[in-house]
Amino acid sequence: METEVITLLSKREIEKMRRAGHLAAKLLYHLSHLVKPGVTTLELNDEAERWTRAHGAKSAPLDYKGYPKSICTSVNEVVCHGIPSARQILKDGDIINIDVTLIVDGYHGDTSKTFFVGEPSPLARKLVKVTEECRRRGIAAIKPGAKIGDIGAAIQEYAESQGFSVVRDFVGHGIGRVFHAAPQIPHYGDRGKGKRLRPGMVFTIEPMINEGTYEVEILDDKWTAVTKDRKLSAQCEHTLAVTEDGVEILTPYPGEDEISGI
Ligand code: EYL
Ligand code: CO
Repeated sequence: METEVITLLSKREIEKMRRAGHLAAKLLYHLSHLVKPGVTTLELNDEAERWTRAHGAKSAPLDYKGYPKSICTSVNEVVCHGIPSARQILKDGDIINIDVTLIVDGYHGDTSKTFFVGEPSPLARKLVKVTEECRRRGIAAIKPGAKIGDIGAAIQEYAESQGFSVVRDFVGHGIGRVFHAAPQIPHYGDRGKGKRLRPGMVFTIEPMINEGTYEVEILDDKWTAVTKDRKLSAQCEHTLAVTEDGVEILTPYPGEDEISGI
């Protein structure tokens, strides 16, 4: 039984979420320029930590439940929570999701995007494009009065129509003064089911879309989630606020619209 309370944020609190979200997106954009063959995922992490401090912010993942780094870097078959490492050298044809969460003035901004290292395969290109369209369709389902299940249904329907699958084991989440809060936002499910969306709700949508099976495994490091069949997985994430008349993207990527997300 779901008994957890969903906190509604005031206009003033959403303004603080906007500050955190916009800075997180700016960091993601900054890191995107460093993604190329020969770069290690630890170098991306260390630049993220340096940039974050230089901007007066804090990395939320660092030490969260014991997580050892400042960002997540999830390459190819890694679904999420890939740990940056000096031993992981990016190579031509890889795809890499970089997931950043910043704390600014006590509020969290959480966003991620999957980047190409050099030239992607046609399949990798399609998977990433479909994943971005999944997020866009999920966001388009958000407005006051809609149900949480409407979001997952929109995402799942499109992903499966393109021959891909939706990860079940990780979901979007409420966010604000805390990194993870109610409600959970599954990226699959049934239209018309679940709690009603209300103005002031703030949560992430972060679909993980797989080339093959949706099943995942956790590696022996106890953090890294990989696809069970070791086929490709892509992800992208925004932090969103339900407004009086629809939705605001609190983590717009430079060049992206704050309403439509493209
Ligand atoms: C820490 C905690 C297991 C992150 C996100 C870092 C990782 C694995 C336990 C969600 C949950 C990032 O960015 C996130 N979601 O969009 N835990 C996270 N950790 C961690
Ligand atoms: Co994230």
